[in-house]
Amino acid sequence: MTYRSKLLGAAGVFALAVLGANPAHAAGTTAGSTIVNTVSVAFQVGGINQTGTTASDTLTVDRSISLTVAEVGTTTTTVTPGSVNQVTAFTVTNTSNAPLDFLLAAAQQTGGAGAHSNTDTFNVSNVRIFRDTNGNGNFDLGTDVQSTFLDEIAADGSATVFVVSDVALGLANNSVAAVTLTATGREAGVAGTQGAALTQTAGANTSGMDTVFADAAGATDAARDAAFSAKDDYTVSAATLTAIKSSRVVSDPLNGTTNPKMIPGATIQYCIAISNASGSAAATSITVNDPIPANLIYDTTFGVRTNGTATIASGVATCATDTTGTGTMASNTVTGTLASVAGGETRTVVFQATIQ
Ligand SMILES: [Ca+2]
Ligand SMILES: [Ca+2]
Ligand SMILES: [Ca+2]
Ligand SMILES: [Ca+2]
Repeated sequence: MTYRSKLLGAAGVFALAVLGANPAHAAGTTAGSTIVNTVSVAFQVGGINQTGTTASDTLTVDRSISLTVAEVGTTTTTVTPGSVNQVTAFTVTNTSNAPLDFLLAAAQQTGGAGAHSNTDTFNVSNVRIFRDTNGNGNFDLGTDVQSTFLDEIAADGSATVFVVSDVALGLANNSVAAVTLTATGREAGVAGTQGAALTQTAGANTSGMDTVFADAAGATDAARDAAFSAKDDYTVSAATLTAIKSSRVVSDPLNGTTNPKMIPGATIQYCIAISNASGSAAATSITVNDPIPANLIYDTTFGVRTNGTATIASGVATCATDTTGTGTMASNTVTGTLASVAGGETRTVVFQATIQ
């Protein structure tokens, strides 16, 4: 064996050791691995076997940069107006053949398609990004750490990222806020610190570990830009309450209940109809307060009746008086409480008074 072939033989042993410690991933053999193969040549002279010769080739596997970002689940995040720390979740997967850091950025949009066959109509506020630090797949405020990058994600490794936002009061039912999470591959660098930006190797293949961007185009990024993005969205589930207050004369001192008129001494019935628009979230703990004007005397016998139904025609509500709940009269104010009014439902507060 010549000095050169001994040297190659030693290199071959070393290469096998490297490959043994770095098995192939979904993206192929680990970047930076060396692949050595050796050819041996046997021959005869005059029919007698001669000492053969060998030759080897060593190559370095280059780095193929690729990643995906995907919404966790397939549905929008339903939110209530005025709620805080509302979560959309994403999975960032390193499909490269090397460990990487990933810069994270969340963006909103003004109009345009959301993630679930819907259209963006508003922006959330206080948008933050958290890593699923304890790896349980759930957002845990106070445990999961707010961060602008993922650190040291191994080849084939993935991490859950939460985009967390607040939702303003007063938003209409079915309002949509779309958010896009973009992850951009970075050098792994050192643990705990975001690595430097990646660059592709320009020009011809080198003998060292070159870098090639191999990622696809996501929601808002291009192919082969070392980035990938995905959308998710928030959809508002709001109650849309309207109140109609109507009055009718029940009786007067002269006509009784037959064609009564609103003369002094007449009894008036007030119908307050609280309606929640069809498709809205249920409204709960509804309190109706109605101060009695000075020229009316509250009818203590009739009392305050709540939770009945009403028919509404041409903006006038007519309450049924077979109600199941009772309200109160205190400090000259009628108060009725409704436990819940579902979407598409109308509930009432009814009381009577006499004209002075
Ligand atoms: Ca928006
Ligand atoms: Ca968690
Ligand atoms: Ca790092
Ligand atoms: Ca891309």
